[in-house]
Amino acid sequence: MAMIAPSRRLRRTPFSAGVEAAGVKGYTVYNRMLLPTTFRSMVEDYHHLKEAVQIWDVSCERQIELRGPDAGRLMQMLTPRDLRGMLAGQCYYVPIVDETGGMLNDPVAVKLSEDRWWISIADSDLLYWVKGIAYGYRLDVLVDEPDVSPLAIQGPRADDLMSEVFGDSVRDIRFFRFGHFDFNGRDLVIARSGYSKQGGFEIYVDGSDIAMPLWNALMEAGQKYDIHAGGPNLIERIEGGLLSYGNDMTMDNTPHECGLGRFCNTHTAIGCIGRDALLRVAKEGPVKQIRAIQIHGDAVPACDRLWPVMAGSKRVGSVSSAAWSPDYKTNVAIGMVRLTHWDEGTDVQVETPTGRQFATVHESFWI
Ligand code: THG
Repeated sequence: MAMIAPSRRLRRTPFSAGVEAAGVKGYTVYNRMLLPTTFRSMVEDYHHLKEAVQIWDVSCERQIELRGPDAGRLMQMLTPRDLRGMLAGQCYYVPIVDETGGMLNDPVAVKLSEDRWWISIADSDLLYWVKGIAYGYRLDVLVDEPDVSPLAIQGPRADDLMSEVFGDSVRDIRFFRFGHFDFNGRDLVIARSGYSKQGGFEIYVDGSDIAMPLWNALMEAGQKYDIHAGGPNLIERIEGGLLSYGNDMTMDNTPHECGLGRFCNTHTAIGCIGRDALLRVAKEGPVKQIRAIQIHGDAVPACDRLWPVMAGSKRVGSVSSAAWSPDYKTNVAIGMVRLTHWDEGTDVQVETPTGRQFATVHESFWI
C-alpha cells in the first residue's frame, strides 16, 4: 500500500519519536491519530507479546475529561452500566449508547474522584455527543480532551518491568483498578488493564513533556526482559474476543447484540439515555449476536469489509474481523450471527474474497 500523507489533521503522538526509533512498520488511524500496529511483523509481534513484554503507544485512546459537580450524573446519563457502586480508583468497561440504544463507543471509564472522570474512548467522535448532552441539559460540568496519552505495558513480564520503574507496589494493583505513582516528580495514574489478554498495565501519561523520558526509562529497564515496541495485535485480540468499535460493531448495533448485555443494568441505571429502548431489547432479546467463528482451510486475507456468513444459500450473518492464528493453527474470526445459527458448534460457510470456506460458530473465544 502507498504512503499516508502526514498532516495536522492526522495527529502524531508524544511517543512518535520512540515509535519511529523502534522501527515501526505499520500504522492505522484511530481517533484521527496515528496508532502503530506492526513492528517486526504481525506474527512475530504476536509471539513476542505472549512470551515477553511490549510497550504500546496507545495515545489514540483519547481521554474525555468530565470535571465538576455534575460529572457523575453526566457519566451515568452516557451509559446503561450502573455506576452507583463504582469507587474512585476503579475502571469500568462501559457501553455508550444513543437514544435508540445504538452503540456510540465502548470506552473504559476511569473514576478519579466523585467530580472528575476520564472516558478512555474507542474510535468515534464521542466528545461532540458528550459536550452536546452537557450543554443541552445545562449541566455544571466541564468537558474537554486533556493532554493525557495512555502508554500500555503488555505481556507476561509486565509486572517485573513495571516494578523496576515504579517500585514493587505496582504489583498490588488489581484488575481494572488504578493507583497513583511518581515518575520524575510527576503523579501518574497506572491501571491494570489493556487491550490484550496477556496481562499488563496502562499508564495515563499526563503531559506530553514526560512522554519520551518515560518511554526511554521503560525501554532501558526492559532490556533484560526482552522488551520490544508493539501495539494492539489483530490475531491476539480476536483469540481473546476483544471487540473493535467500527469493525465488530457500529451505532446500528445494541450492546446486547455485541454480547455486552452483562455491562448493562438497564433497570437500575436511572437517568441513562437510551434506557427505554434498551429495556425493550433486553426484554425481547437480540436476534443476532457476536460470536467466535472458526474458519477452516487456508489462511484468509485481511478482513476490510463484512464477509457474508451463509447457511447454504441463506445469509445468516457477517464476519467483521479475521486472521490466521499460528497457535491454534486455524483462522480465528469475530462475526455477528443470527439466532437460528448462533449455537455452539453450528456449521456455516464464510464468503471470503478468495472463495467460500467452511466455518464453525462458537459460543466462547479462544483465550
Ligand atoms: N484501554 C483504554 N482505553 C481504551 C481501550 C483500552 N479505549 C479504546 C478501546 N480500548 C475500548 N475498548 C475496549 C475493549 C475491551 C476492553 C477494554 C476496552 C477490555 N475488556 C476486557 C475483556 O473483555 O476481557 C475486560 C472487560 C471487563 O471485564 O471489564 O479490557 O484497552 N484505557
